[in-house]
Amino acid sequence: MAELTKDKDKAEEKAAKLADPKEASIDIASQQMIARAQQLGIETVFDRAVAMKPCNIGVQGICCKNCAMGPCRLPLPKAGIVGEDTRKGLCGATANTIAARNFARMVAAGTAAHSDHGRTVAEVFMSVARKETNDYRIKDVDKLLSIAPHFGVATTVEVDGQVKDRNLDEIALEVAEKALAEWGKAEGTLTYLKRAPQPLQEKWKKHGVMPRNIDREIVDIMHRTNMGVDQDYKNITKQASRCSLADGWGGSMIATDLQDVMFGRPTPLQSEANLGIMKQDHVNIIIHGHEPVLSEMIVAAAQSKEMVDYAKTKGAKGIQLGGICCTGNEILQRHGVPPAGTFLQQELAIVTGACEAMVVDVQCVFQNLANVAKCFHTKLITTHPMAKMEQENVVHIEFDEHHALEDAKRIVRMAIDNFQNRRAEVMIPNIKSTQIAGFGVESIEYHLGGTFRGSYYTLNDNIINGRIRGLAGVVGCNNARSQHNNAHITMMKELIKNDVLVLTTGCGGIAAGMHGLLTPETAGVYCGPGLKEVCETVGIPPVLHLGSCVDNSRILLAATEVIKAGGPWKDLSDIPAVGAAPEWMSEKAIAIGQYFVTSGVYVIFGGNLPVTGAPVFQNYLLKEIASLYGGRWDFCEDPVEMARRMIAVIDEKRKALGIDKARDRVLMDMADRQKLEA
Ligand code: NFS
Repeated sequence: MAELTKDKDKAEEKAAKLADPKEASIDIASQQMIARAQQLGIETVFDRAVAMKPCNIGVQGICCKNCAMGPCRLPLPKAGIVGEDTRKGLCGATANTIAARNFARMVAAGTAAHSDHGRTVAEVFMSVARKETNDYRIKDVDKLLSIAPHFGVATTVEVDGQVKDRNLDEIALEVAEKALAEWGKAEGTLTYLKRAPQPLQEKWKKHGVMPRNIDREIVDIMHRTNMGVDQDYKNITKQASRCSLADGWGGSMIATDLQDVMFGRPTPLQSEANLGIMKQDHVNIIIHGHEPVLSEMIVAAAQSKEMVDYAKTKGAKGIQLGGICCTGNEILQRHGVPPAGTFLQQELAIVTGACEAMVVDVQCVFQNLANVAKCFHTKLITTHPMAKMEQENVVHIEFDEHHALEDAKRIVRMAIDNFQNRRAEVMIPNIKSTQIAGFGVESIEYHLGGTFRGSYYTLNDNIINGRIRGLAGVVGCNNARSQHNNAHITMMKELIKNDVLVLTTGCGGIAAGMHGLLTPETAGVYCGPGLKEVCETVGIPPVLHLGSCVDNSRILLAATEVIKAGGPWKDLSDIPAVGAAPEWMSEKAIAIGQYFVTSGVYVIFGGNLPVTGAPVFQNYLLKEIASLYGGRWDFCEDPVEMARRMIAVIDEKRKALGIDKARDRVLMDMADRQKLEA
């Protein structure tokens, strides 16, 4: 009897540690798959988030493990800090120093991830320029010609007194050399910084944060935050700013540009989103990770007649590709390949039982995928020399740009061969949404400016007259510590309801697609009257999906175009634009937040920022830093409150520009009008 009670207790304890699918996600497809995983006894991130609580000291950013005298943990006194803050590590490091070091290291890691991705792209581009590969080519010549001058590469040449177009191969080679040099050049500062508005460049110069080269700024942080080096939180933050600029205006921006050159600039196209894009009677290949050099080739291979015919010989009707995370965004925006889900849905795509292969490269890939794949027939294939998994069921097929298509075909063939091995009953949620994705700096110009006179003038005009109250970048991850997609969607709806045009990237973009916010029809349902009018006139959704997380550089450049097109503003910090990552989890998000702050933008993060254990440093990031570049950090748990704070900042900026009156006129209601008439 006692034994039985014990067993019952254990069973109850286990059940208590499982996630409630409805609390875990607002997406019904995900809820179904979480429940299915639980029925099958397969653990997912949602269950682990219930079973394991985060470390309270780490959450506050005040654990230092940078030397072996520690880890030193500096909890805040229960009564708060009264008088002097006497907390110290063994070496004497204060809470401010420790939290600032940890924060800077997050910026370094995030910058490294984005920028190393950029380096890979630049290296592949070099192979193209040197004609060492047949699998990649220059697809978008105009884009190459438009970025060449930023690298100081001439696109024309004078022959016998006549100006002629320069040989394209020469231009490509020179751009490749100059681009790759950005990671390690010995002198000067990053070339792309010149693309920022002049007043912003002046601020960067004045405060000494112009990045020298990409790698150096990352190394600098690792050195500076080493035991016994920089012990001044302001000086550490200054380097975090410099490093973050090497990401936003360096590695990420170069990645985006060279990807556009090789794979084409995205243009708006229709697609779908969510797990329901997988097909019972097709070979399903899910591509997950970040670098499109791999995914582009898988798309090419999967669409080849040879592979489609081969799939048919195995009894499948065809091959269905789906994306997860940012590589999903890359192939969505250029090929219309539908995303199967966001970061938190990676395990769930396998739980459908219909995933023949999941192909991963780098970043945001759960090691637990291997454990989930083991329960099904799914082949989990790692492809990057930098990212392998210890589990035995994982296959490693290393991807090499010199024979990329061959590698991709091998992977696709492996998936096709696996089609007949499905074990469990297939259960694909019948849930997906239609979306329009693939926006960019150029397409915003086109859609809001028209073909005849494409410019940002129309956008500016609508900001000035108040139809568009402001711009908000809502970007970033999901985080299993909060309900999947809830904060993204709640915040976006709140913003568009208040006439704020939303630009999105990363998993935020996928979430918006899944929940139907990326269609022009959305405007009529959720938008305030001003934004609705603009969206309906030009036929765009009120939430524009600009791609992957490295494509946040597109948001920087779009905002810069707003300045260039003219208006009452001179710098990014003047325009009514704000940024948010409501469900952030990655170090990459911190790097992005820091480069937006250093570029003059108010940035608010959902949940927690790991600085709360060091109130003085926190105050520096949340308030004082604004005096340097105009941007500052904020964080808050409630997505509606986050949106309200963003709108408040937008309204402050409008007021400072003297365009708050214009808005009042547009939004005048009947009572106001009657008052006027009287
Ligand atoms: Ni961005 Fe993209 Fe998603 Fe977050 Fe991960 S995929 S690079 S880090 S989780 S948005």
